Amino acid sequence: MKHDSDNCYHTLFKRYEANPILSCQDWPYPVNSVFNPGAAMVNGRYLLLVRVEDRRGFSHLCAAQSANGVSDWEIDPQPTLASLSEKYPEETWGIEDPRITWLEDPGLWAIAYTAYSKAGPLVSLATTSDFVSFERLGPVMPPEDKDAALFPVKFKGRYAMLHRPVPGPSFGRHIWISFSPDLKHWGDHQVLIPARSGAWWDANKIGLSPPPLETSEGWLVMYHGVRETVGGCLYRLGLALLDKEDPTLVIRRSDQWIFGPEEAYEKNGDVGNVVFPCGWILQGDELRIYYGGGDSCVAVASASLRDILAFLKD
Ligand code: BMA
Repeated sequence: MKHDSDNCYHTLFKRYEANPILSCQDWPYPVNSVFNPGAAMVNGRYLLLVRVEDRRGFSHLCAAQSANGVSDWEIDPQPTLASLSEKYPEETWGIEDPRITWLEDPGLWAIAYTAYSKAGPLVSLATTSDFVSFERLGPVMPPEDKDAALFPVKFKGRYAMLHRPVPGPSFGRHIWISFSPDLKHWGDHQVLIPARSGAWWDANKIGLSPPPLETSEGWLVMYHGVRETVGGCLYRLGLALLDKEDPTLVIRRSDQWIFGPEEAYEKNGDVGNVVFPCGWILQGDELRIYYGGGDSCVAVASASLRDILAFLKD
């Protein structure tokens, strides 16, 4: 495959030329940074549920909506979903990194997010029909666990979730899959995509990026791999495909990362060298990822789904 003139590799995802599309200057109230948005199409409009960090260092979620998904954002004038630490002590230090899934049964949006408890980050779930009022299901995975998202459908009558527990310093941080009859009680936990080891770009620590996406070839999974270097961490993105009927089967996995920090707004920021998508939107053949750049802004890039599936089949 011929590579791009300004790049050493062919790139599947092309950045939007006016990136970043959202930053703290756009916010209707004072904030430190806006990043790592979940994404959904709601009533024909693009909705981003953006992670917003205040100057205490605590995060909440705020909805931004737009007709074209790149400009003219209408941002909620106050936090859309903020921590409720009196009732939900696991949210004491904020809530982060939402992944949004439309659940066919019961016909609601489900949001998997990181609740930052005093005992460490954990996975919590909430549902909504309108992104105005939310029903919390509370914590569903104990700490440390994050990078979680639900599948939109049930498998043999059970919900399924991908997530990334941290078992301890010597066992690797892998993507796991778990199942539940009711969204509240989870079991049958198993490692699904292991972090690789040694020199690999995705050695030792990986985590899910947006929620799994149903395609003609199976469930498309995008994940981040964290390369630890003497200069700090590098967050890059890779792809995998899961069997459509049985998502415990990994049928493809890219050897190479397919997207990584290159632009100034990805290399610099509160945490430089980070690209971190929590949402994607498929329209026809165009797949857009919405991602945080350097833990400071929101950016978008798009690819052809056909090209992605052809790349994975190679
Ligand atoms: C991860 C998450 C993300 C963040 C990334 C880089 O552990 O906390 O929210 O973007 O680190 O700082």
